Amino acid sequence: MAIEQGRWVSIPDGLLYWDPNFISKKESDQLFTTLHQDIKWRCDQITLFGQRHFIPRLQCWYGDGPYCYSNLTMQPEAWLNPLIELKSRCEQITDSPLNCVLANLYRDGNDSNGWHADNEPELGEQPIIASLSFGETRRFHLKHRQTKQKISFDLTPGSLLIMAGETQKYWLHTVPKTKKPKQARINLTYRFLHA
Ligand SMILES: O=C(O)CCC(=O)C(=O)O
Ligand SMILES: [Mn+2]
Repeated sequence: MAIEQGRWVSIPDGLLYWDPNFISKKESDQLFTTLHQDIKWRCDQITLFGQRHFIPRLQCWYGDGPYCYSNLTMQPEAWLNPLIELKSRCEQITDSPLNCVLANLYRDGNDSNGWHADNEPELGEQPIIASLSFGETRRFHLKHRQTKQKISFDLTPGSLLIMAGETQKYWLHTVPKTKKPKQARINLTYRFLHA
């Protein structure tokens, strides 16, 4: 499937926006350094089948209240200026408000994010997830729950990928582990959480 840069594109049962050049190389390098330093990265644990596991990446949550997923409740940190600025740049594309962001730090190729959908009830019927990438490029896959169709992206630094419409209902997404040597990658996923 051809995805044109800087355009909304309908996929079966979903809607995406992809702009690999949303933020310039120079600015995204600076943002990587700032975010890497200033975000209070934490290694959270989740409980799966009664066992505690560290999640395979570092995270930090910014929003008006706590965020709960997979048995994990994250308390919000105070907003940082660059995160507020990037939020409004994403809102110019989504044309609807975003009010929180989950920051992810993938330290190396061993860090990952398993198959999931961002479909917590507080995100509403048609969640808009605006995802910015900085630092190392990582592969990102979407898979249709029924047809198993796959759509893949290289999430390069400065890229913006938005998932909207029914994407969270019909598709799963992942950032898999890789054996290729990888430096750190920061991902910001802006969302709108209903109170
Ligand atoms: O790192 C990414 O690109 C995806 C992150 C993600 O899916 C999430 O935090 O829900
Ligand atoms: Mn996600």
